[in-house]
Amino acid sequence: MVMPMPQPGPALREQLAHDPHRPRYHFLPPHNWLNDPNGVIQLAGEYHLFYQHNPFEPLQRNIHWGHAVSRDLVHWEHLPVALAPDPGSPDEAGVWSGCAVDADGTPVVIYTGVSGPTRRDQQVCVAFGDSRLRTLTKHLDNPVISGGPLDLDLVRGRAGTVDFRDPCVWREADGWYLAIGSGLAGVGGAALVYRSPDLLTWEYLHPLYVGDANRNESFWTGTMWECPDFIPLGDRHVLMVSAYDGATSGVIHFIGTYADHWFTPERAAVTDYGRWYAPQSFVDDQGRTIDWGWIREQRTVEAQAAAGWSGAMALPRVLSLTPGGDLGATPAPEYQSLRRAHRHFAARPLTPGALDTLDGATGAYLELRATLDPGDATHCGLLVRRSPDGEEETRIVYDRAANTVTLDRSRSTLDPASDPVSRTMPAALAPDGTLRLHLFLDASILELFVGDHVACAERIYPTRPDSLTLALFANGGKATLRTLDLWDMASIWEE
Ligand code: DQQ
Repeated sequence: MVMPMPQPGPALREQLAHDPHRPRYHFLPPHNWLNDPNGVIQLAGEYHLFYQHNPFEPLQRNIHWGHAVSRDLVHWEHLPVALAPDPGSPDEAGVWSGCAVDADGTPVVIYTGVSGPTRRDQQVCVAFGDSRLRTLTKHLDNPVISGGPLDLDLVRGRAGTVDFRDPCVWREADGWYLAIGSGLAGVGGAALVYRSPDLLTWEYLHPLYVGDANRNESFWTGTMWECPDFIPLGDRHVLMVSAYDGATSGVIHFIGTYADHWFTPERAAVTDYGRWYAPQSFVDDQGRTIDWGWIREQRTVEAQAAAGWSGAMALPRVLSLTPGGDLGATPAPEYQSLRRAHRHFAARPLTPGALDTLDGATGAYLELRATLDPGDATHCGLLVRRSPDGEEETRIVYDRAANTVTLDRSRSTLDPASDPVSRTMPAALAPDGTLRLHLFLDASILELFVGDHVACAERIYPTRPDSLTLALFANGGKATLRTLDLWDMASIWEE
């Protein structure tokens, strides 16, 4: 049965239209809760974006699959709710994350069903799509995997049930393969591999890879892995996982080689330094690997409930291997169709200790590209969403000694309920020594790309209506602005 997407009533519609924190060019449902991207796929020229969704409240419970389609990866049409929990079935407590594949013309989704006495038992279920993927029909014999391998000591969550979820499926010459998120107790996060001839009968093979939760240097890989994504990229494979430890941590990836169904990592890195989570990728008809991710809120549950919505998708990112062998991620260029008024700022020196206010440039819905030469400054960078007196401001600061960029959120909002955590990431300077910043501001969303392989999607909630200005600064020496371009960005919901 098709369940229409519940729509906000007139009062909430009005509230949402004037909500200064609600993004305009990042995807989100008409109202209520969104988390992980699911079942991302392109079929017959249409991009499909399913997502974890509570259609009834802006709270993380009662999870369904929302669904939207797009022809241009920018403008989206909301479709009816695609999957809902069925009482008495393996997904009665939630239709959790999963993926979609094209099985010789039949779209098939493989997802996590949650049920059982504690409403936390996790199993793998299947649903079949019609050729246009407008409806999904659940397999009658779900689940197709009723729990993790019994001979492994898998980690358990708070309810005492095994953490075993978020199948990622791909095809090889001899059949279908599936990697699922879990963890080995006392060891670390794990992605487990299964094989199937038909997407319905699955045989457990072995762990694809297991992390080490006891190692902390440079970053921590968690005790459990949610949403593993196994991505062929050039001559390498990337295993991207959402590190978890009873709460979401962050997204990390391993780059390595894949042979005989074993993955051998060669390097590891943080994929995003902010609140980007549970990403999932697909290959489109141009051969691009496109990665969707959820940007979590950073305000209280009460504030989310009052707002009537929670969660948004990051801009879809095109993945690549950089010349240095890192994982590159750049926003899919289609977003450029949203660019409106453009301002260009030519090269100029930045005077130590003085703010350069960019000739009055302001905005809450902006794209910005800047190249800075740090010169002999100890610190330099950019201030955004700044009130004219600096009472509220978000600082993007290059630190020469540490060779890092910090997204300093300590003064982003006057709201004491917002966690003022800051994020520090590698500066990834270009070979010519310049700092390249690519920034998207969309109400409470800030997506920052530094150099060719560092990303940070964060949330900011300025309270002052005049927290709209931008400025450049340098301290402890002279820096130079090489070039800066700024665009107003249109809404994806406008005709
Ligand atoms: N979200 C889903 C789970 C997944 C988690 C539940 C990651 O399947 O592990 O909504 O955010």
